[in-house]
Amino acid sequence: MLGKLLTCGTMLSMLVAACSSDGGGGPSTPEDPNPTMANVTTSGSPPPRFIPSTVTVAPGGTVTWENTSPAPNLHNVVWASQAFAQSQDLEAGDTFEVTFPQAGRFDYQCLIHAGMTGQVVVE
Ligand SMILES: [Cu+2]
Repeated sequence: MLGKLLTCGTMLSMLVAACSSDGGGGPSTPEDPNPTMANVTTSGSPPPRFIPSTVTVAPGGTVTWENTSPAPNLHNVVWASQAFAQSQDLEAGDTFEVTFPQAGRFDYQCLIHAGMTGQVVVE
């Protein structure tokens, strides 16, 4: 009986140790790379906006926009530079994807809603 309890306690303390060494961010932990995927949705209530308005991905990463506003709200994704193709008008539930091969900061907006802007940071 006592032996079982001791074994259990030993395993518990090992688990705790494993957890704390994961979350501690010790000196040998490399910096987390930026994700290769990010999602942007749109607001379901006014004012129209992209959520989040800024996303960061690693070079080669892909960003997906989804119109999550209730119908009949349309949104589009149009770039300040001509570096990327713009989306069509996205109906509720439609998605649009862009892959970013190079580092940089890329501004975009929805042409349907003044002030509905966003930025993709690739680094
Ligand atoms: Cu819009």
